[in-house]
Amino acid sequence: MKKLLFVTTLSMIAAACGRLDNGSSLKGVDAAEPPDFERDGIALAIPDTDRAEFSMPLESTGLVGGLSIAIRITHTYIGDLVVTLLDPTGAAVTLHNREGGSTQNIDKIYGSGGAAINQDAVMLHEVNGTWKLRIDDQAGDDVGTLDYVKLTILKV
Ligand SMILES: [Ca+2]
Repeated sequence: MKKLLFVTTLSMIAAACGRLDNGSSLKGVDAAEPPDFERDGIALAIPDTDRAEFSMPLESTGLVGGLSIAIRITHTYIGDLVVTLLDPTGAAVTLHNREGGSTQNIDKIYGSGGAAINQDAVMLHEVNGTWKLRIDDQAGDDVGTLDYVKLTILKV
């Protein structure tokens, strides 16, 4: 259900950008399949008071016009966590910054179609290259894992 809503929202955004204004553009790879990276079952450990990083290679020409990232993190205290998306140049977009206190787990979409994030740092940067999801655990006792990520770039 969430995924359907997500796809629908992306289609609406693409339509709003004029990409779907005529039939011919629907045949373009870019309109039908924006560059994305999806992986489930990651099970990457987020060590206590330490850092975990997950790499997401994208092969695509063009520049970033916006993005959406869905993540699932299993954790016993999400107030420990700072979650950051890094583009291939190292420019950073903060997704989660120690909100949530003792809430368990993050299962959320950020950016287009999801929670508002400041994407200014990566706008108009090259899409191509290795993007990274960085998870910093900044308080003791509670730990977790990164389980799922889907990064979708909307090109200008
Ligand atoms: Ca911790």
